[in-house]
Amino acid sequence: MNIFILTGAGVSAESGLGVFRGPGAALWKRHDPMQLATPEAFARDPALVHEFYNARRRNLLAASPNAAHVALARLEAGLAQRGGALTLVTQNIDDLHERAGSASVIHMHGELLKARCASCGAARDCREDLSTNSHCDCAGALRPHVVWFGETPLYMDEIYAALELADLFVAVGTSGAVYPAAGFVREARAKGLRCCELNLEPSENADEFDDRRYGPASEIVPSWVEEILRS
Ligand code: BJW
Ligand code: ZN
Repeated sequence: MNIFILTGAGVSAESGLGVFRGPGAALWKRHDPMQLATPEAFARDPALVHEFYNARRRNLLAASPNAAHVALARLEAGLAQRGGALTLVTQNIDDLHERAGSASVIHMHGELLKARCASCGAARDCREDLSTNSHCDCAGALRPHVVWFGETPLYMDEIYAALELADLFVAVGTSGAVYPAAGFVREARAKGLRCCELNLEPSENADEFDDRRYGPASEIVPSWVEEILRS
């Protein structure tokens, strides 16, 4: 069996990384995070946007994967043993799937532990705070290696190719509010795939899913994974 999984902020919520929307979504200081995740915000006030991502990077470095991340890594290994495959696409910019043992993770919205040169586009590892004084070897300014509103998500060709090969589509911990990721379920359905949603509460596109399970990711993901590996 080939399974395509799309994860969102909900899978990392119990690791102490905030979500953007839904119950418990906390505003960051006095600013709306969604107003900071745009190229316009970075052009207007780069120091403020750096501060937002610096705080999240520090939080990430102190965080650990939870039982949902661990279960998805176990699913990848279990499917491989059975001749199947898992495509794990995440909207999250954290590295908790990797730290839980997932070997192959597609970060469609970028990675918080990388910085990118705004001039030459080169990406590099980044575990330190960035500032308006952070520069690339080419002298271009460094920005967080993340995909903001209005920018093109990464690895789209690879993602659509994996959807073609999948037998089952699963969305975990995502509100279904941000496109193109929110549209994957519709494309999966159009290809005749069964679709499963695992979330704390019904997402904006819950009606598109055949199988829906609601509760904290640390509980419902491991039990769903056990069920799949038993079947
Ligand atoms: C739990 C839980 C627990 C809580 N257990 N669950 C109309 C149609 C199509 C597109 C558009 C449109 N109008 C505008 C657009 C474009 C725009 C868009 O979608 N806007 C919407 C607001 C409508 N999209 C874009 O601009 C994208 N680019 C684009 O479309 O380019 C054109 C193109 C398309 C296709 C091919 C080629 C080109 C770019 C989007 C970039 C999004 N960037 C961000 C920031 C990234 C960096 C950062 O992290 O700061 O990505 S925004 C933010 O939202 C972040 C997330 O990845 C993303 C999705 O959020 P997610 O993961 O779903 O989190 P939440 O918080 O929304 O939901 C969490 C869920 O978990 C909730 O349901 C909770 O209940 C649940 N939960 N605790 C389980 N314990
Ligand atoms: Zn450069």
